[in-house]
Amino acid sequence: MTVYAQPGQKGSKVTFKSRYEHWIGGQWTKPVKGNYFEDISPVNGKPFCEIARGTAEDIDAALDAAHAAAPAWGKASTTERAAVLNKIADVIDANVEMLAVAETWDNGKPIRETLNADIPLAADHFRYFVAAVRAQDGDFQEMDGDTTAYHYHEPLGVVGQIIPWNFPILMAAWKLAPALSAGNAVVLKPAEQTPASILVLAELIGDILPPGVLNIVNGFGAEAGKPLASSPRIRKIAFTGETTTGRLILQYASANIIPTTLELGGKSPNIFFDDVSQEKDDFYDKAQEGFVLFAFNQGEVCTCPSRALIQKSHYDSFLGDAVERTKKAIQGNPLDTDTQVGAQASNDQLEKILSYIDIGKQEGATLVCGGDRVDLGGDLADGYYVEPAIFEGNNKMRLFQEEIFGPVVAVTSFDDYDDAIQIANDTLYGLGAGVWSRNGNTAYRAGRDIQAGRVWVNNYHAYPAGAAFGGYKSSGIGRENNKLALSHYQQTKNLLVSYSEKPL
Ligand code: TXE
Repeated sequence: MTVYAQPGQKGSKVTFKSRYEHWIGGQWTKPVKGNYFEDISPVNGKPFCEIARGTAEDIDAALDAAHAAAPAWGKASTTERAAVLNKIADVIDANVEMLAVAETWDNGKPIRETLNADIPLAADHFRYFVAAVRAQDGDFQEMDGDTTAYHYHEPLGVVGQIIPWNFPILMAAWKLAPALSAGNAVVLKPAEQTPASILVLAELIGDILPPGVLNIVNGFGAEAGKPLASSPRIRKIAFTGETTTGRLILQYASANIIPTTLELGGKSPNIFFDDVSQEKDDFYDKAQEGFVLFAFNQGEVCTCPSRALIQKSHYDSFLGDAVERTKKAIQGNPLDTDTQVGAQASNDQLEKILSYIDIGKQEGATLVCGGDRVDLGGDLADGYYVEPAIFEGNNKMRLFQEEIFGPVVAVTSFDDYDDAIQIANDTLYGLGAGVWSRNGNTAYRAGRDIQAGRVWVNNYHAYPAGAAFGGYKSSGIGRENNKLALSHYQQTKNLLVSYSEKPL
């Protein structure tokens, strides 16, 4: 067990500045209107730095810088871009502890997640996408003996990216790595709840990129996000956040007819077929662990396995073990490497979760365990902690249909395969899902029949850079990760060339 020192205390791996500006054109840039807002750590509920509060004027300045930088970056060879982006990955790797503490402090998630997942995965995304872009071929097609169609991948130019607060650095990497690898310049707006860790990263990597290739404008959705997403000066907008905000983003983008990728909400089913309980072996243990992952990252994951579907024939015993296991999840100081459940990212989110726990009780769901606010005492007494909660109910309940984004799982039973698939697909969303079965055919068929962009089969919550990620139905448009994502940051140039010397 290691407990990392809090920022501001002796021995802390990170020193936050008391005030952060925007990062525009390779420089820290004060907000045009001169306003700042407080960034609060969910670990202790206290403000720890001030952040520039961006407006349309700051977005314009960032777009100026991005437009100045885009042509040269877009024309740089893929080898040159790879050298730059691999250097970013190296710097991230060399500063894992600093970035992990910064991320944990800003977001509240346990340090074991940020040290072992968020930050290393962020580095890997840069490496993956520069490798993918270097390996990308154009193509040509012979139309007739004298005529050839050549196809080239070109960058779009300047793109806007808006990210949420649940994986600040990793979400930035998911968006920046393909965009920059493909040769675009970016204006990125972090979430107002968690801007600081990204700005710590910007301090580390800012000078590696040519000025203006990456610009970061901080601020709130309506004040900074909207002017970015609705600007006629971007050639694409990428967004991760709430489904209702995603609808707005689509409206803004429609005015400018630009491509849009949206990664939105989810209500992911996690299905446990009865053969899982055939033996109490390692596989059973793994499936139990897969159930408890609803509390991973405090449930603040768009693919949170927030609906557990357990086959009737083993329902009582499987759920009984899962409840015991959930109760053993270690909740505590997010800077302690033993902690498995940390703090919710903001007070608003904490209140939203507590209100859903009330809704669940009111609509007749049975609270099996958890659901109370947790007071860790001492200097963490004002942090945003909720005990992981397990409810039993049915799929018509709001608890099963609405995204809570907290450590709350709604559990129900199913009779057979068809029943499981019907319940799993009875949702507006289609982002993630889990299937647990020892029977390869059952697992395969369920994986194909569930309407979700990512189905984990006999595992859950793994996010390798090479596996495509994105939503069916109201969970979004487009894919992130995997080389497929490059297509969202490129346009196709076709040269149709005639080599004939005959007159037309
Ligand atoms: O999301 P928003 P919020 C879900 C989750 C959560 C709920 C609300 O259920 O409880 O959404 O979270 C920017 N124009 N998810 O309010 O508002 C905003 O500044 C342009 C799921 O934080 O969608 C932030 O940078 N931008 C999700 C980003 O959008 C706007 C992750 C996300 O904020 C804007 C987060 C506007 N009009 C929340 N309004 C996931 N899929 O992972 C806001 N923003």
